[in-house]
Amino acid sequence: MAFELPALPYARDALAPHISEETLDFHYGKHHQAYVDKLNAAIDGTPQADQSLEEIIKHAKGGLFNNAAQVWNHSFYWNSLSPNGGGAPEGKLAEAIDAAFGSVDAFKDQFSEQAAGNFGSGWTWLVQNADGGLAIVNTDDAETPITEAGITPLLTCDIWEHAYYIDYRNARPKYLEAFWNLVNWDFAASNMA
Ligand code: MN3
Repeated sequence: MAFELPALPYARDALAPHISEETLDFHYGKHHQAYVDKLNAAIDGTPQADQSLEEIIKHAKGGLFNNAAQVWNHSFYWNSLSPNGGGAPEGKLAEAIDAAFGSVDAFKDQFSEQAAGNFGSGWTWLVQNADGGLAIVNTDDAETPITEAGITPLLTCDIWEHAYYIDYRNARPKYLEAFWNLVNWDFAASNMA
């Protein structure tokens, strides 16, 4: 069974002006699609063709891992954003953020600092550890926290240049400001154990 590009959870122009339709045309329509196409080409006629995306990611190396993980990471990223996002988290997520970082503002500052300092291409994640506590994790290139036992991703920000170059050129901090206007706290809360 070939994998398909998952439908975006909103229209391509729905994140504007923070993230433009043109960025979605390239980032979702071309980059994410290309990862899906390369994954399908790599697994065609192999035992992995019958595996779930998560199974492939947990066992694959090299190009197969990169494309499979990038398919998963991008699907998770689109859900980490929402046209109705931004504002402040509520309930158990707000409590867990306060417990781990002191306040929501302190969390946002630390997350933005880690994302700004994540050298080269990669991802910055809010994760829940096995003990229930929250942490911020940076990964490089296609690396994803779902390969780590006991770690559950709650939220991610794509900090590859293709995520922001059309809208913000090289200004990653401007893109991170935009991220907080779109962040989908409800999605993060739904991922908590
Ligand atoms: Mn990307």
